[in-house]
Amino acid sequence: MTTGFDQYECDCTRTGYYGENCTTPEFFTWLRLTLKPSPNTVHYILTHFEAAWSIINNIPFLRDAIMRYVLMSRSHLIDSPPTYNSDYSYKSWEAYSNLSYYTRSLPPVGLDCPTPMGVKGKKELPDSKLIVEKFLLRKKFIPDPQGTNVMFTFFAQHFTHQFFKTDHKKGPGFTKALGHGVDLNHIYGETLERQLKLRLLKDGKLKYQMIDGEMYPPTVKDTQADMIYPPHVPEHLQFSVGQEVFGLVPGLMMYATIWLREHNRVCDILKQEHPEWDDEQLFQTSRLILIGETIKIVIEDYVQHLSGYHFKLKFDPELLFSQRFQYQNRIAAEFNTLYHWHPLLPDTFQIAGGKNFPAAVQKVAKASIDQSRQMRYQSLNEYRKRFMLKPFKSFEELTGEKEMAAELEELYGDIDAMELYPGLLVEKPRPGAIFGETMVEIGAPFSLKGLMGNAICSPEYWKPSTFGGKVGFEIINTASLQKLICNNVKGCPFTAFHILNPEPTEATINVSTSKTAMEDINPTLLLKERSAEL
Ligand code: ACD
Repeated sequence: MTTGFDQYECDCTRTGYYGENCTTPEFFTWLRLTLKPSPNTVHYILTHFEAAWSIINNIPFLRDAIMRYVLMSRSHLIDSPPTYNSDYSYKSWEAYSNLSYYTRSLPPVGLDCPTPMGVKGKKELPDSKLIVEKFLLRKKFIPDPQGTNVMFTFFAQHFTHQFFKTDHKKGPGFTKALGHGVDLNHIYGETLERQLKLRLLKDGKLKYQMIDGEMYPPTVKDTQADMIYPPHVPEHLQFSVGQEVFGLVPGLMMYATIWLREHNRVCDILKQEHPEWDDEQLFQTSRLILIGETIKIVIEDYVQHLSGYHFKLKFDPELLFSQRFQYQNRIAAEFNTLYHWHPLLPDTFQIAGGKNFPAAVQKVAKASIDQSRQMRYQSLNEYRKRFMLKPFKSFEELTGEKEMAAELEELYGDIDAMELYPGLLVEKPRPGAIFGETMVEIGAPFSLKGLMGNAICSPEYWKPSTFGGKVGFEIINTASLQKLICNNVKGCPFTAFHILNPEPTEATINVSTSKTAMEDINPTLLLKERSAEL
């Protein structure tokens, strides 16, 4: 808090520190800091010792205790209720109650600060276009050591576009997604008006059309729910779904089609269970079930893959019922920025022989930097401290090499003036991993808080009756990516978030889809079978 024009006072209340700048740890803070292993050590343990983990994974109370610890230690790093936003660096009712803002983990750099990053670095930041060209643009494709495939990339893009919907008319600090989490507005529409246009208003279902015996989204002409399409797309190919931009990328329309089928499938099941329910109750309950399925798949398939852990993550809201945990969430601008995972996109897709060059990606990288500056983000090192990481001491420590480090030093002048977004992307990845330490240690708290803070995870909601009884609850508790695909795609093809073979080959790209529908799907078994076939 400022006190007069050139003084300040630090409020150390409940920080565990004291002193003029709250930098001296209290005894128990010191003890905790001394005993706590570093995030890199924890990561190492979780990604090694496979045999030990396979034992732990099968001892329920140990698995539960570890998962509870993961959830609590991550969500403690998120202010809940939210505090700052891009216009308010002090607490205010406006910042708390105005849902059009993304929240902020760190308040913006003061307008009267001597440099753009506060006090460190040069008076002017380097040209963002230069940063993109020099440090971010792909020269040669670098395959992910974890084997992440485009099934993952498009899941990420599809899923996150329900809560990252920047309101460009208002500016980068504002969002159009007022649900601030997993509300599936990308399937059902952000407004009630759009939702009603997409609904069949019969049996709880969404409108659809059948093509060659398979279910697809209806056309814009059928729903009048507007979509963004380039002018050359013919009317009969203008599909209409919850999120307005999903017609622009085939992978997004693919997932939109799968989830549409899943919604209507769940409606059929619920109607059998509850012939007494009207359209509205069937629709609303199916939506809650799909929210549950999404969270289950995100934690147990998606984050599981991303983490590279041998520890088996678990979606079980009951783990938090004994804890102090707030069932609410507000999406942070920094979470949006860090989730610009465009390096996950390949350069080309083989679709009927034509090549697509994603030229737009370069613009997105530049915009991420420019918008971070517009929102006056604090430096990479300030964010590292905010998320309990030691600040980098040098550019070499950040990149793990010398060449880029020297160039960055020249441009930024001081490691404490390095910006968040380019920092996340140039950071040396952890050995054998897709991301560096900062991406995971900042990304995970936002993610887990957002997933478990959902209303359906709260004690009053998390019970069978909320989901239409045992059958609905079971759909959530047994959901997986493999089941989602198997239940909704002809022939029950095998699927995963990673390639089968670390070196991508023709064979792995063209995995045949001859498996027939199965009641029990065992992805591990399937994976082995398919690997053998290949
Ligand atoms: C842990 C689990 C492992 C974390 C590994 C990587 C996390 C890094 C970035 C975020 C990843 C996924 C985001 C998933 C869901 C977002 C949900 C937001 C809901 C509003 O060690 O903690």
